[in-house]
Amino acid sequence: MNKHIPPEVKLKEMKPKFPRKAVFIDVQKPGGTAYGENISIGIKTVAEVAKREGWQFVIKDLEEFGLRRAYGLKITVPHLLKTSQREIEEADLVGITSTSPSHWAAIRIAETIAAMNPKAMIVKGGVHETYAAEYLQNKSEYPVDISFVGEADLSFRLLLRAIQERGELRGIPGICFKDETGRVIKTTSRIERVAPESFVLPSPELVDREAAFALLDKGNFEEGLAIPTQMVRVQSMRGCGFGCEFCAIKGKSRRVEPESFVKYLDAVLRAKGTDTVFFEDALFTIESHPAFSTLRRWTSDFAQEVRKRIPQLRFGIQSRSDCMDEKTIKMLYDAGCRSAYVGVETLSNATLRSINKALEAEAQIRAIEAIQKGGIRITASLICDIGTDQDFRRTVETLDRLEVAEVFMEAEKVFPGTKIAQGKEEEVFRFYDQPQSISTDNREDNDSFLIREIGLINERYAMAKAILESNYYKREMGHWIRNS
Ligand code: B12
Ligand code: SF4
Repeated sequence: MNKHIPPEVKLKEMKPKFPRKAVFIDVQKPGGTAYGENISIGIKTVAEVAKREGWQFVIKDLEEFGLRRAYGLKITVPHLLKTSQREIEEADLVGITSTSPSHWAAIRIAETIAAMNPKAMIVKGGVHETYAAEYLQNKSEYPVDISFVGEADLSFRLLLRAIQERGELRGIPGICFKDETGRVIKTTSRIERVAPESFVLPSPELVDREAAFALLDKGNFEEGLAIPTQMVRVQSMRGCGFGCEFCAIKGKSRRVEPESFVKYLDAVLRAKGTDTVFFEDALFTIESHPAFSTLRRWTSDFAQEVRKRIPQLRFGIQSRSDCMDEKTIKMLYDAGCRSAYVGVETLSNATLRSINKALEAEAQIRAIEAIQKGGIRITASLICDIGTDQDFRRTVETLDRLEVAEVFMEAEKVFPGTKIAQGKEEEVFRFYDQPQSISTDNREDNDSFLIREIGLINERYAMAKAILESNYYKREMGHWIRNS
């Protein structure tokens, strides 16, 4: 391996030039591409920052192939990167994003890039780096020069300026790197509550189109439409605020103002020639919950703006059943909402309490009925390996009886930064450093730190199959779509 040049030295040695060049890489989806073939919004957001700073860049999507599969076929990382060899050799900066399950793949890629272009500044961000930055930078050989901790809309801009103006790394908030002596430097956290208007939204040309999810595909629901619908994914929100014990989303929820968001949405849809959207906001209707009343008017203002500007809009959201009251359901339907991905987890009260979900099963059932009655199709998301066999069986039978349009389940996982990772951080970090050779029958569990026995998890998938297969078709193990 080449001797690693510390980032502060790299920065000093960079020759003045303009425009500068960057390569951004989205690594892989451990679960394959069943839930979308699209490049992550995170890497598009940092690419947008680079664009605004006048940098030239390419975005390389290795997800189309998947490093896990590539390894199975004995294809090496250099081979995968060959199509971008010239761009990588000419790059001043290479930016990589990953979740925890795709972290090991990102590191293989960073190692290869460091060998291909030892002078390039290699930076990495995303949810894994957010929680593991210091641990990772402490390693004797870590091929990433600078780890970004948390949202990078501001800190990445400051890095690009520091490169351009030969500035200092130490004044940039929310980064972690090694100095010349090998000491780990972690700068102050990013500013927690930057104004919503300082959100960077990827410009329309950076947003991709993809085949719509089954519940948003008009061909499945509107007569005479056989052409598969195309959709885009956008996001108006950062953070959540609920703090469920297994969830890696932290921080208070913040949103782009509804008016400017709808203007942005209109521009994206026109550029992409579609009217179908899936919102990646963690909890689209959060302000319908009494605990989040400060955001109270967001959904109604959004719905009003949509009716004015994009009356043909069709969209899907993610939410919780206690954030979907009748008024909200009607408002959403009138604005074009046709699907809601709802985190049900289980319909056993004891198990709901044990995972801190702050929801009662009866209330969830009432909400599911109301949402469906309101014309919005539901994807019910479950954690398959919590509670007893009987709890799980009853949960799946109830969803079948309620005729929910889609049932999606996966095993409970431990991700860094979550409440369930507390006390075993080192073990969790170490796990995600390596590719894992074992997994359950559901590809969504690939490369993840599972809590329970694989045998038990697979039995639960089989149990769900036995219940659902007469009325649902199997998209993947753990992912069922209702026949009618
Ligand atoms: C959208 C999404 C997906 C989509 C992605 C497709 C798409 N077109 O975007 C799909 C469905 C494919 C997906 C798949 C998976 N996802 Co997902 N996903 C999300 C979701 C809902 C939104 C992510 C997002 O777009 N955020 C918006 C951007 C702007 O924020 P961001 O990504 O954090 O990026 C900012 C910073 O992190 C930083 N940053 C990020 N990358 C980089 C790179 C550089 C170079 C720099 C400088 C900065 C930087 O700057 C950005 C701007 O501030 C999040 C939950 C959430 N609400 O955040 C879960 C989430 C990221 N997913 C998660 C997981 C686990 C998965 C899966 C493994 C599925 C599974 N089995 O659970 C797969 C694997 C994906 C992979 N590549 O590894 C977890 C990750 C937990 C963890 N520690 O790993 C999350 C947090 C959900 C959760 N509740 O726990 N996902
Ligand atoms: S699971 Fe849903 S409600 Fe809970 S913290 Fe995560 S995004 Fe928020």
